[in-house]
Amino acid sequence: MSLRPCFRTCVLWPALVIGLASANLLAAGAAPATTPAAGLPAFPGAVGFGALATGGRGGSVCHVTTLANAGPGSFRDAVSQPNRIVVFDVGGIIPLTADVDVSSNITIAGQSAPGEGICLYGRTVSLAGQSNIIIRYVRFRQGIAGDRGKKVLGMDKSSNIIIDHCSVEWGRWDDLGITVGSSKITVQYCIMAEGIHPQSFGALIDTVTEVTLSHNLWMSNESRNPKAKGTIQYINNVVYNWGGTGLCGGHSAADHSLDVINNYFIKGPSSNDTFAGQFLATDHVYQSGNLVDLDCDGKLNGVPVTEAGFRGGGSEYALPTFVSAPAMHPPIPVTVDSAPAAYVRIVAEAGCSLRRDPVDLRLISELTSLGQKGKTLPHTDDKGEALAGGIGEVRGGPPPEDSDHDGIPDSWETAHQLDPKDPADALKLDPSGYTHLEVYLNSLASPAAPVK
Ligand SMILES: [Ca+2]
Ligand SMILES: [Ca+2]
Ligand SMILES: [Ca+2]
Repeated sequence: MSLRPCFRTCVLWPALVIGLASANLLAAGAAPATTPAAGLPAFPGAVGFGALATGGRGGSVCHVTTLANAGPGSFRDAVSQPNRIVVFDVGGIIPLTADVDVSSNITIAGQSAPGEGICLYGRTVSLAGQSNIIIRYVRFRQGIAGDRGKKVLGMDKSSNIIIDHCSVEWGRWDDLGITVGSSKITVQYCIMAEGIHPQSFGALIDTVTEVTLSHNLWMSNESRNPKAKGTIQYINNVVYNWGGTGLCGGHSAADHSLDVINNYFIKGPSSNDTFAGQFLATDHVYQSGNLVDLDCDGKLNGVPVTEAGFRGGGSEYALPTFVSAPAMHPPIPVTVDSAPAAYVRIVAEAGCSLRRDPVDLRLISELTSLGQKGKTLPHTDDKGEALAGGIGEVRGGPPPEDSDHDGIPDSWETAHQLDPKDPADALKLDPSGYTHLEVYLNSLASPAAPVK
């Protein structure tokens, strides 16, 4: 089978299906050598309830070759069908003019994008109704052109998903949504920041089971960092410059369970003192090792959070029901840092951080001012995105040479005893249990070095 960039054929394992699907779809024609071992993390460093997602492992390799909103080679086209590993031959801003629906059994490997990486801008990206998805190193920015009431990145009735090192910003209600019926989801090392008109909220996590939120930065959202309704792990997050409320309880008639462990709440210029609130006795909370820093003095010098610290948000709220042990035990536990160590790790690598773009660089510089800089964006008018400085530029760059289009560059194939002229090797398993393509993609995004 010959493979040419301008007229590629597609071979889907196990059946041979030739000459279908989009022009940017490339298959690796060989079967995986064996079935990967059960219990293999989605990638080294994947933790929590979504950590066992396999995404598009064993499926076809699909190249995003254009920044266009739609059409052959577009991101929209790449994620429109299941059983794919999506890699990027382009970096920069993809201006979306309509929402994007992602299919099941997909890996979106944003770390493969050249230059400063990839940014999906202008509309919502939805994983609603889908399962088994791995997304790493992607910027999602909805912005004021998006639909009022929608999330930047939305999961509804979604399951078995891990979102890693993504930036989720400028949402037109919440930045992130994990809603009704969703389960087995991890969001780790992400930034949820600067919600805009009309609510400026961080995230609605509502009526879910088994959700892990770890090592995320929640920043300059008016409230809901997140709003937590369901069974949720909340470990090693940093919440900076909330507006009215930081972490919000579920405050409903239904029972909710929330493990709040070793997080750091840091007040900013927009914040009142309600770093946690909107709880009722139906919220069952385990809290341990959390710190709060309310003095805006430019230094990280928080004090331990007490149970009384959860009593905020107004007279209609109450203390949660505190429990004496964590309630959540995912298949791969979160590697728990101290709250100060989590802060260091988040400053270093939260969000789409292989190469941070100007928006995220600004956010991190505001965070590290420790109370001096940062602002929530107005939820009363449409000016927020402009006040934030606008989308600016995300620089692209040339992709590495990949002669057989299997997603692995020639140089890496040669260095690792693969064949740069044979696309079949990419989907074979290496001894680690991952396919060679996954080993390459994981090498672009090595797990963080331990924080000393
Ligand atoms: Ca301080
Ligand atoms: Ca190759
Ligand atoms: Ca190859």
